[in-house]
Amino acid sequence: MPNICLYIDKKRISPYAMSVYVALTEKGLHFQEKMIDLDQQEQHSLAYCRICPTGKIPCLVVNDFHLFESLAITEYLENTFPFPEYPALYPDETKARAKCRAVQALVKTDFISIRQAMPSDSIFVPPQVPAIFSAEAMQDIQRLLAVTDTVLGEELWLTEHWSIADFDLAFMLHRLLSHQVELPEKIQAYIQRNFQRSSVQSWIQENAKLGA
Ligand SMILES: N[C@@H](CCC(=O)N[C@@H](CS)C(=O)NCC(=O)O)C(=O)O
Repeated sequence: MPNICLYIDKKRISPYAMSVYVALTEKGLHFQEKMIDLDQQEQHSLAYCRICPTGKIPCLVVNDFHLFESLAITEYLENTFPFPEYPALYPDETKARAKCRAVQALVKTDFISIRQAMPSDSIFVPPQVPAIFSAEAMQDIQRLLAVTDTVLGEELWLTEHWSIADFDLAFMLHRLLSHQVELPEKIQAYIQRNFQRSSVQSWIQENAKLGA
C-alpha cells in the first residue's frame, strides 16, 4: 500500500479538506493527517510551500506525488483506487460523472456571498442568533436552492448512488441550515442523509474533540 498523507487545517473547518478526508475514508484507505495552522499563516511557510506550492490546504501526498486542489485530489483517488476493489466516489457512466463534476465545480467556486455570510465553522457550531442577509446573499440562496431542486434525483442523491459531489453540495446547503434559513423538507433530508454517513461523522467527531 502507498504511504498516504493528507494536509488539512488545524481547526478542521475547511470544506475542501473535509471533502478529501471523506473521500479517503469512504475508500477505506489508511492515511496520516498533518495539521496546518492557518491562523498562524503556516500555509505560507517555506516548509509547507515546498510540500504544496499553492500555500493552501488540502494537499495530498502519496509516496512522492504531491497534489493540491480538492477536486483534482478526489478524481485522482477515484482513478488510483477504483471501483469495485474500492467503494466508488463517482458514478461510472459518463453523463452521471459529468453531472457530479459540474456540481462540485459549482459549489467549490461559486456562491461567494453565501460563503461570506455563512462561514464553514457554522456547520460545526451553529450561530445562536439568525443572521440578516444582504440582497446578494438572498439571491445566491435562491439560486442555490433552485439548482439543488433541479439536480437532485428521486433517490435523494445527485445520481443513482451517493458520490463525493453529494457531500460537497450538502456541505454548502448545511451553511443555510446552520443559519436557520427555511429549507424544503427534501433538502433537509438530503443534508441529513449526507451528514449521517460515517465518513462525515468521523470528521465531525474529530472537530468536536478540538472544542472539548
Ligand atoms: N480550490 C481549493 C481551495 C482550497 C482553499 O481555499 N483552502 C483554504 C482553506 S478553506 C486555505 O488553504 N486558505 C489559506 C489561504 O488562502 O491562505 C481546493 O479546492 O482545494
